[in-house]
Amino acid sequence: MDGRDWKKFLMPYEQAVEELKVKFKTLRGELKSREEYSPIEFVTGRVKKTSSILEKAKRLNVPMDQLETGIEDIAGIRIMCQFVEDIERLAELIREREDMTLLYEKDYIRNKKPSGYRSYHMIVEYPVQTALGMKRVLAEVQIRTLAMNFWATIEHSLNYKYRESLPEDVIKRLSKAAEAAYILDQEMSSIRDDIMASQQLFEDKSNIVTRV
Ligand code: 0O2
Repeated sequence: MDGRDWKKFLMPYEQAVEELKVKFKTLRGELKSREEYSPIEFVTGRVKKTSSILEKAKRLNVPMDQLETGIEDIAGIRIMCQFVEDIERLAELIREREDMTLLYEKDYIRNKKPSGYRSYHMIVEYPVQTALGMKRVLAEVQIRTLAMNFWATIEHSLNYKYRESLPEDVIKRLSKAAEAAYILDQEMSSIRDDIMASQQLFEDKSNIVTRV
């Protein structure tokens, strides 16, 4: 494909990423005003770089005329949550949506990657309305906590910087750091549960006092 063709090829993916970012940001706003709490902390999105698409196609043996089905994360949306429990709540909201079709899910939280990477991935098919008519594109929605994102962002940039040839001891330390991030997530959830339990106790007590 020449440069001009790549631009055209990526257009529906650009559109999908822009639309999906708006939709998930709107969902955040709506949940905040309805329930005062949203499982979405913030949303980002990107279209995969041409060089990364080519690298992945080569690694997975995807022929050039099958990129649309063979590479599922050309359009990528990332949704950050405060707590691990928010991830399942959000996944459920995505499963129920009628503007995208869920194809399958990859649970890298229960089954972390060998690197230590944790995230919940949902592969969806999303219809974009183009000047040439409707086109369904695949998009990967990655859902993760702030701590998982903190780890993945730094690990990704270190790997990129060192071209995926990090020394063995660094790989081990990164994997340990991923565990520390996960323990932090669990501690934050536990602190939140304790706060909510004491708040409930306080509310129950003040209800009794008011009734008396
Ligand atoms: P980008 O944004 O294109 O630069 P793969 O990991 O690709 O061999 P698979 O099953 O295709 O295997 O993975 P999947 O579910 O498509 O996930 C790929 C994306 O998940 C990656 O995209 C990262 O965003 C994220 N990811 C997966 N494993 C790791 C990891 O070990 N560390 C970090 N930091 N991120 C990971 P790209 O292509 O790397 O990113």
